[in-house]
Amino acid sequence: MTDLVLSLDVTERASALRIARACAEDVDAIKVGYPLVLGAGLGIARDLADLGIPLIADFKVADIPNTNTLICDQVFAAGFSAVIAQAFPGPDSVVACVESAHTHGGECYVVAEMSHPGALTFFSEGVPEAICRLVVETGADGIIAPATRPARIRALRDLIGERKILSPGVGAQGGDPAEVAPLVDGMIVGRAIYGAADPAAAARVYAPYRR
Ligand code: BMP
Repeated sequence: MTDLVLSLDVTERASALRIARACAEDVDAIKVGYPLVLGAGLGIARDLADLGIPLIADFKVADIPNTNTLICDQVFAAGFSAVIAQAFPGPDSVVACVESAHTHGGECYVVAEMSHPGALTFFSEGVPEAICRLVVETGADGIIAPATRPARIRALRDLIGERKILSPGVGAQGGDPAEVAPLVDGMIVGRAIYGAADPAAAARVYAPYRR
C-alpha cells in the first residue's frame, strides 16, 4: 500500500550504518536530516547510498532561490535522491529546489502541514491548501503531510492530483499505520524503528502496509 521510509535520526555514523544495514531489506527509503549530518558529517550520505537504498534529504530548505540552488546541488552531489523544502519562502524559492532536483534526476517534496501539535499555530486551515496549489504550479513531486491528522491528508490529496504524499508521525507521534498507509505514498517512521532494541524487527511490524 505504501513505502516505508526510515527516518534515521541518530547522530553517530556507526549506529546509523548498523541500523541501515539491519533494516535494508525492510525499508524502501531512508530519510536523513540535520541530526545525522551534523553528528556524522555529510559523507554519511554516500555511505548510506552505497547500500542501494534511496536517500531523502530532510533539510527543509528555506532560503532565497540562489541559496536554495546551492544547497540542493550539494544535496544531490552527496548522493541523495530527493530533497524536502519549505514553501514559505515563496514560489521562486521552491522552483529553485525543484529545478536542482530534476536536473539531477531527483525529486523535491514540499512541507504542506507538519505533524506536531504546535504546527497548527501557523499551518492553519487554508495555508496547507495554498501550499498544495504552489506544489502543482512549481512542478514539485509531492508534499509532506501529517500522519497524526489523516483527515487532513485526505483533504490535501484532493488538491495535488497524482503527486506523492510522504507522511511523518506514525509510531512515536501516535499516527496509526493501518489508517495512514492507504492514504499515502510513503510512511515516515523514526523512533519506533531506530529506537527499538531490534530495529529490523521493528521495521517488519510495518511489512503488512508496504506495497
Ligand atoms: P519520529 O517517527 O521519530 O517521530 O520521526 C519523524 C521524523 O519526521 C523526524 O525526522 C521529524 O523531524 C520528521 N517530521 C515530522 O515528524 N513531522 C513533520 O511534519 C515533518 C517532518 O519532517
